[in-house]
Parts: sequence; structure tokens; C-alpha cells
Amino acid sequence: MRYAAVIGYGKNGQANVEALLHMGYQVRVYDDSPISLSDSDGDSSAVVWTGKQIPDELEVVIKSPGIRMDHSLIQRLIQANIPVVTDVEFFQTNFDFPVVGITGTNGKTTTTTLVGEIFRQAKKEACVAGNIGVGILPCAVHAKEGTWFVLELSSFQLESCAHFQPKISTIINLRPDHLAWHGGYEAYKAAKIKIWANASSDDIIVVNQDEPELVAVGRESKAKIIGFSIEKELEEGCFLRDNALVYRENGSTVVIAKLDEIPLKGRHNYQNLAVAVALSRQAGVGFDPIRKAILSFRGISHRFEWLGMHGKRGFFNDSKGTNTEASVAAVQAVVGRKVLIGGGYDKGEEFGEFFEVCHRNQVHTVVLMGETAPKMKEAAKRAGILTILDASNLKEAVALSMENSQEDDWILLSPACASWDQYKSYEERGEIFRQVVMQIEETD
Ligand code: UMA
Repeated sequence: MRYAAVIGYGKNGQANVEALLHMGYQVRVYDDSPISLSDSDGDSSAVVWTGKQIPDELEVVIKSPGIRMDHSLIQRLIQANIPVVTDVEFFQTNFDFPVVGITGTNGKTTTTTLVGEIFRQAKKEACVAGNIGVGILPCAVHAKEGTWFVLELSSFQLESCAHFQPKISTIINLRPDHLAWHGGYEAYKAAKIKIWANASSDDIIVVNQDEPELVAVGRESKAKIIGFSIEKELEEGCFLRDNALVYRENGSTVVIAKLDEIPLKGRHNYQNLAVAVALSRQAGVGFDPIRKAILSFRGISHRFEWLGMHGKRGFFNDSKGTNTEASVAAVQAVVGRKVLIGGGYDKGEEFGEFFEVCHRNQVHTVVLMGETAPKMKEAAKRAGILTILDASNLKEAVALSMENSQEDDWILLSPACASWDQYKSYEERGEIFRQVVMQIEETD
């Protein structure tokens, strides 16, 4: 009998338990909070573990990504010479599937989903999994040989990897993020660039040519380098030319699609499109399925979701921005003058830095709703935002945003708060926003 343990019994841990049981392991499950095992795990092969004693027979421990390596149980396991890994490392050492690995600070989920859509269009067997919310290991135990794994990878997952070696991979972009968790930018960057650490000359890394820091990291790699850019033309790779997304290889340039026929909008999304095209092309996908997938992909609901031009303003639904970090990404991604609709359930977050970022990124007006409105108002004032307004619901918030903006401004719902004070979920909040916006006449 083989023994394994799982630390953390959230989404990731539950998936790991399921896969380990399928592989025939006896599994011990630890969590700092009280847990009861789900019915399907509750046979005698999986038991709750207090972590007080470390059984000699433990072969491997899979930790959830959000559990820090300095957690006391993990430290005790390491001292006892028991390997502690994330699902990504376990996947690498136990399975042999071709992998497209996608990390970066912003745009991971959109890019990963889009690559999955392109593969589907090309009729290429693929599992889309990882930080996106789908466990890698349950997919792996059920996948057919040769299935591509399109993996969204977080810095938390990569940090403790030692052997992970995706066939094709990218770091879409790199900005300070999760600094408290990693203990600073250098540690965060070190975790992210592990995605390229083991790349061999048979592997391909897709490098953002607009970020000199990533170009420099890429140069250290033995892998073949393919570029993408939204700022310049390249010898090889995916970039923008004459308002179109184009791909250049072997000296010839193919127009994938004109920007005005692509439903995804915003420069941040052009970056996601360019990298997704380059990754897919390197996995052998033809231009036709790439083009078809791009023309039908409308983004992920509630995440930087482009709702179109209405009343001559561009509307984005980022209801999924439920914390300041997520909303900072949205505010930075939408370039130009904008109104931010924010506020909601109070999780105890502070908003000082958030509004400083808003101020630096051309948010001229904020419209606030919900429990956090009073404290957000103070923070917005301190950051120097000129127009700060209250709204009791999204209809009023949209009307105020229209009144206080000018043609070609962006109006962005990215609340930086959960929705539970006024709505069942961020999905409900986003749906209501969409309905209100759709009532405003569509314009070019
Ligand atoms: N726990 C402990 N001790 C600790 C910390 C956590 O026991 O010190 C326990 C918690 O009680 C909980 C479990 O560990 O029961 C972990 O739960 P969780 O909510 O932290 O994580 P999961 O539900 O397993 O979700 C994780 C990812 N979460 C994190 O990395 C923090 C999800 O990414 C991912 O989708 C999911 O696995 C499926 O693989 C989310 C995320 O926010 C989207 N990721 C960050 C990001 O994208 O920036 C990294």
C-alpha cells in the first residue's frame, strides 16, 4: 500500500484527494480548519489527519498552493525528509502529457481559457486546468495519452516546484503582486520564473517582447524563444500591425484578424490574444481554427468583460474584482480616462493604496455603493480623486457615471469588494450591471 497526505482541503486539496485515491493511495487529509471529508472520499482509504504524528510510511505530501512553505507542519515534514509538493510538481513527476503552461500577473485566466478554446476549435484533445479552478490531477488520472494540458499557474503553485517542465510556456507579464505572501518582489519573480527553469532546447518559451525584464530572463533559457508584442513588430511571433493581429514566421506575415472584428477589447486583451495565438501556433494549431476561436471568444463573464460602447462610453464588467488586488489589475488594464464603480461587502480591507493607483491611472470619478462606501470615500478623497459620488444601486451608479463622464471615457465596474451586502454573488451583481448597461443605446 502507498501512503500520501494532502494539506489543505479546499478546492485544490479535494481534487488532489480524489486523484490520489484513484491512483490507489491511502490518503491522510490535514487542514488548519475543521473539515469533514466529502462522501466520495469518505471510504476507509481517506482519513482526516491531525498532523500531530508523522507516519513513517508517508511517501509524498501535496499541499494546497495557498499554504506557505514555512507552515509548521510542512517544516516538520521537510525535516522528516518527506517530499512536500504542489499538484503541479506531482503532475510533472507522475504523468507524461504535453503541457502549455501559462503564468503572469494579469490575464492568466483569459489567456488560458482562450488557448483552450483554440484547441477545441482545432479538435485537439485538451484539459484546461490549474489555478483557473479545475484540479490538474483528477484530469490527469482520466486523460487519454497525448492529451494537451493547458495549465494556468499561480506563483503559489510554482514557488515550490523543482522539476516542472512545460513543453510550451509563457509569463504573460510581471508586476508586483502577492508581495506580502512571498516576502517581496524578488521572491515573487523567482517563483514566477520557475516556469522556465527546466526548459530544454526541445521546449519553447513565449516571451513578451514589451517587457525587458522578461526578455532578459528568457535569454538565460536554453529553449527556443518565440515573441509576442503589442508595441512593436517582430521577426517571428505574434504582434499588431495596421490595426490587426498578425503572425510572422519563416519570413511571411499572416493576418489573423482585424482588431475591429475581434470581440475582446482593450490593450490588455490584445496582449492576451497575442500570447494565446503564439502558444497555440507553437502547439501546431493552424491559422484557421485560431482565427475562428478568436472571433467567437467573448472573454470570461464578469472578468474585464467588454460590454461594448453604449452612449459613446466603453463599458467593462469586472464584477469579479472582489478585492483591491483584482481591481488594481482592472484599473491598470483599461488605459485612458475612466469612471470606477466600486464598493460592496466589507471584508476589512483598506483602500488607501487602491485609490492611489486609481488616481495615477486616470480614474477621475468614483461612484460608490454598499457597506464599504463611507470608508472608500475617505480613502478616495485622500488619494486626490476629484469627483466622489454615492449610489444606492447599480442603475443609479450607471446613470451617475454617464452624467459625470465624456465621450470615449471608460466606465468600469470593478468593486474591489465582495457582493454579499447587496447581491447573492458577484455573478448576480455583474448580470444586473450588464442589463442596466444594455438599456443604454449601443454606439460605435
Ligand atoms: N489552509 C490551511 N492552512 C493555511 C492556509 C490554508 O489549512 O495556512 C486551508 C484552508 O483552511 C482551506 C485550504 O487550505 O481549506 C485551501 O483553501 P484556499 O481557499 O486557500 O484554496 P483552494 O480552494 O484550494 O483554491 C486553490 C487556489 N487558491 C489559492 O491559491 C489561494 C485557487 O486559486 C485555485 O483556483 C484552486 O486552488 C484550484 O486549483 C484562486 C486564487 O486566488 C483563484 N489564486 C491566486 C491568484 O490567482 O492570484 C494565487
